[in-house]
Amino acid sequence: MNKSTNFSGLHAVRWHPGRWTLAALLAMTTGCAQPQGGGVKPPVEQPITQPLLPGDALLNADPGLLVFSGTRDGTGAGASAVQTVAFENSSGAAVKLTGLALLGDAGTFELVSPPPFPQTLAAGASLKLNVKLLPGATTGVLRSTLRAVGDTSPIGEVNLSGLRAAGLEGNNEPPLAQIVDALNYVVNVGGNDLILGTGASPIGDEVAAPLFERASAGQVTLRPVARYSPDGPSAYGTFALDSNVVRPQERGAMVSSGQNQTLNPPLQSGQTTFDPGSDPFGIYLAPNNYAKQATYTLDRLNTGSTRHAVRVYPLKNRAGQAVPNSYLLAFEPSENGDYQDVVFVLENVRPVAVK
Ligand SMILES: [Ca+2]
Ligand SMILES: [Ca+2]
Repeated sequence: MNKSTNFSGLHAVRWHPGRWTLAALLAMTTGCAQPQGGGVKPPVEQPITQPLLPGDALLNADPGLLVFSGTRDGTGAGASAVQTVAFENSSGAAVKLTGLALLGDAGTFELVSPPPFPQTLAAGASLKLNVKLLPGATTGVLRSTLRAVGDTSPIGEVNLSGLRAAGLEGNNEPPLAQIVDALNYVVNVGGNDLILGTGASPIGDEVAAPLFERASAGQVTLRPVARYSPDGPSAYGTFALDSNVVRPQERGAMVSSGQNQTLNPPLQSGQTTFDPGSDPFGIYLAPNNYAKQATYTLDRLNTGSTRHAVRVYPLKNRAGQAVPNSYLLAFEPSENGDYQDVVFVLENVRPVAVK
C-alpha cells in the first residue's frame, strides 16, 4: 500500500476564507473526496490563480521553488526524485496548521507520507514536506503550488515545477525550450522543437561566447541543470588556452548510472563553485559513452560531427529580467542537434572574444 496521499484532486478548489468548516479542512488533509458529517461541500470553481499575499505569509518556504523531472510512465531513470521543502514559522508566534492543498495542474504532484493535521508549529520551528512528480499522460512543463492552510486562510506556499517527458532517450526526450521553462527561466533558445539544428549561426537569444572571464573577483558557479543523454560517466570542467595548447581542469562528474534523463543531475564528485583566476577560460564536456571526443565552447577545438557544439544564452528570470552575469550553456556532443545532452548554468562570468 502506498502510504503517500494524493492531493491533486483539490486543484479546482477556490479558497474562501470564512466559508470552510474544520471538517472541510481536515478532508483536504486526508484526501477524502467530501467532508463527512456536517454536509458542507467545498465549493468547486476555477483553479486558484491569485498568489498568497506576502503580508499573509506566516510560514517561509525554503526553497521557494521545487523542480522535478520524470517520464510519462515514471519508471527506472524516468522516476521523479522526492524533493523536500521546509515551511519555517517566521511569524514570531505559534501557528496552527489545519492542512495542505495542491493547486494548479491536476494529478501532477503528490505529497509523500504527509504529516497529520491539525498541528501547531512553534515560533521558529520548521515543518518538512516531501513531494514528488507523478507519472501521467500529459507531457511537458507542469506547475502547481503547495499551500499551507491556517485556521481560516492560506499562510504559506511553495511553487512546484515539473518536466514530464514522453519517455527515455531519443525522440522521447524533452526539448531544450521545455527544460529552460521548467527551470523557471525565460529564454528564447531558437525553437520549441526537440531538434534545433547544428548550424553555426546564433539562434534565438544565443550569443557568441567561446570563452569567459570572471565578472567579479571570487568564485564562479558552474552547475549541470539538465542531462538528457545516454547513461554512463560524464565529467566536465574548465579549460585555458596556453599558446593554443588546451589545458583542461576537471571541475565535476555527474553520477554515472541512472541519472541521465533528468533536470539537476546530481554530482558524484567535484564542486559547483571555484575561482578560475583572472584569465579567460572555456567549458568542456569530457569524452563519454556517446561522444568519443571532448566537447568545447570554442568551436575550432571540436573534432566531432558537430562543430558548433555549445549554444550559450544569457539567462532571464520568469519576469523576463536579465540575471546578471549568468548564462545557460547547451551542449550537443553528438549529432542530433537537440542541445540538451548536458545543460549548465554558469554564473559570475561574461563572454570573451577569441583573438
Ligand atoms: Ca544530442
Ligand atoms: Ca539528448
